[in-house]
Amino acid sequence: MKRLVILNLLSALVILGFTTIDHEAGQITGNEFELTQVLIPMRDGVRLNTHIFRPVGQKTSLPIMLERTPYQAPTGEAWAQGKYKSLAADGYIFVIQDIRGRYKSEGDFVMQRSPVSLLTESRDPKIVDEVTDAWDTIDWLVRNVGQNNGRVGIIGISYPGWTAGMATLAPHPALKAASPQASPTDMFLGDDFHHNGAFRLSYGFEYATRMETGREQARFSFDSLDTYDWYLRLGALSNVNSKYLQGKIPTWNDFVDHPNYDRFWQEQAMAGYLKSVKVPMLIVAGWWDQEDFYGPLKMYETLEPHDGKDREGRNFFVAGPWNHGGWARGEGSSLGRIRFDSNTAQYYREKIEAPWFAYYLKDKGTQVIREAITFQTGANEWKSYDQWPPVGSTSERRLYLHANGRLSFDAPTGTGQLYDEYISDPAKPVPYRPRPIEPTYNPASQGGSGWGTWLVEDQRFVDGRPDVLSWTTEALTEDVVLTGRVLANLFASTSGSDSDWIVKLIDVYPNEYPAEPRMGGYQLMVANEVFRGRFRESFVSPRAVTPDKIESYRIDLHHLDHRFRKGHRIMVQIQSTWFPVIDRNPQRYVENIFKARQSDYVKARQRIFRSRTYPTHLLVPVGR
Ligand code: PG9
Repeated sequence: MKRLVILNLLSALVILGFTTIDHEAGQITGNEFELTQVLIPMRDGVRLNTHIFRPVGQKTSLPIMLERTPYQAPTGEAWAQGKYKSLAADGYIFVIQDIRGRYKSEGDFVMQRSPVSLLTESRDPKIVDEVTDAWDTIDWLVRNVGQNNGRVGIIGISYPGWTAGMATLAPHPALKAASPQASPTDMFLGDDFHHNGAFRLSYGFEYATRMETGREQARFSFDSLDTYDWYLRLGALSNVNSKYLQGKIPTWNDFVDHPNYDRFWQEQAMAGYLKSVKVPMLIVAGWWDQEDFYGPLKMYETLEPHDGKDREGRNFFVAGPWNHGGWARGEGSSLGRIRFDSNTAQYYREKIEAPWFAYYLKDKGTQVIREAITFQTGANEWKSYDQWPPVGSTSERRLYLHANGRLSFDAPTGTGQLYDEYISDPAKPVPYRPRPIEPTYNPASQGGSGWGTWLVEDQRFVDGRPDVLSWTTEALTEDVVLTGRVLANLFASTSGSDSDWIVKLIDVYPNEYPAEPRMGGYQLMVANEVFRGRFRESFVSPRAVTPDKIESYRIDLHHLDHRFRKGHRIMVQIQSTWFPVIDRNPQRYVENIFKARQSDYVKARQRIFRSRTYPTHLLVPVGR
């Protein structure tokens, strides 16, 4: 039921003391909450625009649920019927804040601002970051917002998930629970901007221009609907600044100036600061998160050795069949063409997230998670674990490549240099999803983009290309469940002096699939990763690859919980381009790929070895 609430701005001014109310937007939203819009001063005097939503007619004291975002604090209440519906039903004072330099907040925005306050003993109020801004905000909120119960929870997805994580590094004492969801933890090793040092071109370019063209979000205007074509015409990356950005986008300049895992990336990466569980953590990941899947896994894994036994020091993990933030939208019964037989997102919000926060912020109910809850895809069932990844219930097995595109748990017997080969041509890179590859941020009103579902695309669109090799098992005679981490051990050579290696693990549906005939033969990717060859020894100090020398690469394909059904087949695909989500490796070693010339981009002959001497295989955790 809609209720119109008139908030008396004058009384808000009195209640909120020295704070300024923004008269233009600080008016009434109606519905179930009354909105107060305040500018909260940080220690350096910069004021952050903050929207406080209090339930209309609030009778008892309530906890505060805080989100800190670069994407604009809302004035409306769509969130109360959407992502925070279950929490709203439980009763919280919601606070959503524009972070420094975004929208109506003062100060300057710095992309993924390093937590400089943690690197110094100095208490100089000019030393600010998202850790101090969260602290100052929480301190102000518990002192100034009436009828709060003294406990604050922080929540957010992706960038707001990262700010939630940052708040826990040196937490305000009132911060009693945090849920960093799809939070990046390392932008060079595994999240939005690079994977294993390979640059995420389309995302890096489109996100940086989106965020740094002004205080509000913007969209780069492509002259082609098919960005595959646009990025290919762009040519060498050095053309980005000369043709389009003219050095005006700081994050792009950072990409160019820091091509290796130097101090810039290391100091920014949250992973390095996760030394103890200071606040109970609910870490959330989507199996098909197209932006930040590495982040939550890394955050959980890094904190886990410090997981406490008491109520306060706990670290929990949830993963479900979602894309980036998919658990916060709609019901979650499908993704692309993949169905899950139940409303997984709704389940997460109602049965996991809301009770988890209620336990910590309201002393309500009992702990809902033992340690980890994951949705096992393929089986389409929720599973609960005492440990993630589970040990004891899985055994490590090796899936080997063989001749004639065969994949099997049997080790190869032939010796020497047995291989399959292909030519990787940077002039004709393999598209990462079917063309046209529409801009990442194409609005839904223009048909959307396909970015959110690319990881579940049917991989048949590239299977059979001469530069994509596939190896497949026979049809499985019984279900094979993989739960935990998958590692690829690749033995490969290139005729070039640098090269990318992309490995994909795929569930191939039976050709005849009566349950859903249109899914017959579908190739569903369940794990994947790219590795940039120059970083095989060190991400800090890259080195050229010796042409035609067999090198071994260990590529982390991350975690999964997937049941390959009887009758399905398991496939591995390997390729060397994934364009334009990954920039083209010139394949001739140059010190800085952002400064490569067009003539540095050359064809290379790639060989994947599969003998007893060089047994390329995937190490997989098979359920017993
Ligand atoms: N994936 C986005 C992002 C987070 C942090 C830094 C850069 C990008 C996001 O969805 O917020």
